Amino acid sequence: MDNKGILSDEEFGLATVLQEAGQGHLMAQWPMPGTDDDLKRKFLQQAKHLHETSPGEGGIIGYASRARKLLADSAEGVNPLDGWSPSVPEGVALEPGSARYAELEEKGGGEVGACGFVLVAGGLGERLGYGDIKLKLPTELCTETSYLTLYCAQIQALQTRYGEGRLLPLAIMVSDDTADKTSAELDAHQHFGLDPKQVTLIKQEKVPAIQDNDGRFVLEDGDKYQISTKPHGHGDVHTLMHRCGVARRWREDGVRWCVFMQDTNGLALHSLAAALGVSVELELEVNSMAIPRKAKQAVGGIARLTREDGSAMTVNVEYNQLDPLLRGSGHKDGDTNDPETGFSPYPGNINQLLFAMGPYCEVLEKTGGALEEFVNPKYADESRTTFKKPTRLECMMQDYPKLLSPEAKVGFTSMAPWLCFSPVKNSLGDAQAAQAKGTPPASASSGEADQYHLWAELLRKLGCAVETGAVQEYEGIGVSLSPRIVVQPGIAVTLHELKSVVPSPADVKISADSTLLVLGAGTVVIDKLDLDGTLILQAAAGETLHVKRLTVRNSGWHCQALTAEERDSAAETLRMRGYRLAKGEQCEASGAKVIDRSDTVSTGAL
Ligand code: UPG
Repeated sequence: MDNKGILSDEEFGLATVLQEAGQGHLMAQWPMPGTDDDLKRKFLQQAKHLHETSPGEGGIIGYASRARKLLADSAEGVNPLDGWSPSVPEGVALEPGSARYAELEEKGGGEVGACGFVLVAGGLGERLGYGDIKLKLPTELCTETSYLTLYCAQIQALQTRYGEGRLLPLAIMVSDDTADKTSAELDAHQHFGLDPKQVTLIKQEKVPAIQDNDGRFVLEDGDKYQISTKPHGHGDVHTLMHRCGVARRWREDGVRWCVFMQDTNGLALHSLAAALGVSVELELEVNSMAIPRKAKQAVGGIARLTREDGSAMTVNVEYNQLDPLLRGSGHKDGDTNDPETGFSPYPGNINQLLFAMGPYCEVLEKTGGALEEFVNPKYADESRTTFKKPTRLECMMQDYPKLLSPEAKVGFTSMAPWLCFSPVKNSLGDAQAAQAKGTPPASASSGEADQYHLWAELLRKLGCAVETGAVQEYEGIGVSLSPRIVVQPGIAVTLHELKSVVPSPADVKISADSTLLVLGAGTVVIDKLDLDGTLILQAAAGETLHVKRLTVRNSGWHCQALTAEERDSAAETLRMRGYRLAKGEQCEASGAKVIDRSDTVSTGAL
């Protein structure tokens, strides 16, 4: 190499590694020594970083070689699941409100205090097209609580109730795209009440982008000394939990369950106790929380895969692979709904995973946590030789069961989506398209509607009379945004906890157009309530607000479609919804007090 004379031994070694990885083209056009020497060194430093942080074995040499193999298979149309036959696995379906649900929630409640939480939040959310990190999105407009605030508040509330003095740890996986903003947000809000030492950020690194079937890396547009990189997928979380020593530390600190969750699912933790009850009862090493899945919905299907040689595993089949797998294994209609149930027979993976900590640590020690990778190039034409844009290898956290021995106990717990799953993933256009094909829109508006719906439905399950609001269209997406009920985590997270807020549910009546906010971290007890309007109840830690009797009538709050002008000027979080919340009349009560009113109240503080 002409430039050898200007490189240190270490730099020359790196150039050799690149050659060995089949990446000599990246340096082929380098000018003679004396020109751009510092840039060449910067390039080699980047190569060093990529080599050292590359997931899997062999650094970038291993990465490039795995890429060539996977790209060759993909070009030939080899289905990675060829030879596997899917069938519907056995699992547990939960019905909130049933005696069985209460039993499991009680059983799992004892384990909530031994959980560690892992939030994967390295994704940019390209389908959503939001300008900031998704964790900062408001879950709903009544309180404008962000996803990050909500998760931290829920963890804190669960810790207070079940932790017996322990801090429940939270690890957040970030990436270059999200790291700075996530840590700035935590700092700006004093970690949302969590102790900074219970929160660990682990950062996933990007991997080289690949331009062709020879696994050749690509240079950044306009910078011939910078390798273009892309995210490697949420599966990196296991490598990081191992490499950063988080899993080991948690286990030593007495954590018995590792709970994986995603960036925008505000419903993630309400059914945790019940699902943990299933893990305990069935001694599950891996328990995937699942929902009845609509065919073609962008959620993976959990399947039992078997091969002729007798091998078998229960694992997620990603949504883009389920249809070809079914067609290739004799189900000629592919991914379709069962006409009897109206759902796909395969439970939908919501990527809310509960792992038993002991076995998880053992598997990480043995395997390093590196998961099977895949490649998904978008080919320019039928010849499958050129790509529309560079690709990369990826991996998914729910593929973890593929690392386990066949005897490992892997199962799922299925429940209605209103209780556990409503992510915000789609821009308005994509959400409209999703709804048009009969699948949930996964928009900012549906995410908000489902936050309210959760509490309305839980109150109904307990026996309260909560009316159902009409479905309205905003930007072509149909959602029911009323009644708007928010119960903050400090008051209740689980169904069991909500029970003590409404001890006489038959005496609680909420009209379709109402807004009820129950805020704070104290005790709120509502014996008898007739609400048609907006009511805000707030009790700080240590306070008890007791509503013995209350009838409220006011014009309340309403969601209003954005006008054409507002659409141009409104905040992005409103534009992506298509409406704003008009806060009109309201009635409020806060602090330690007893409210017993025989008259009808309208507005103001009680
Ligand atoms: N993420 C990372 N790093 C990455 C890519 C994603 O941390 O490199 C995070 C992301 O922030 C989010 C989560 O991973 O929290 C999931 O990413 P997303 O793009 O929302 O995943 P999907 O492609 O929608 O699919 C996942 C699962 C699928 C499941 C679905 C449920 O792969 O099986 O049904 O989530 O929401």
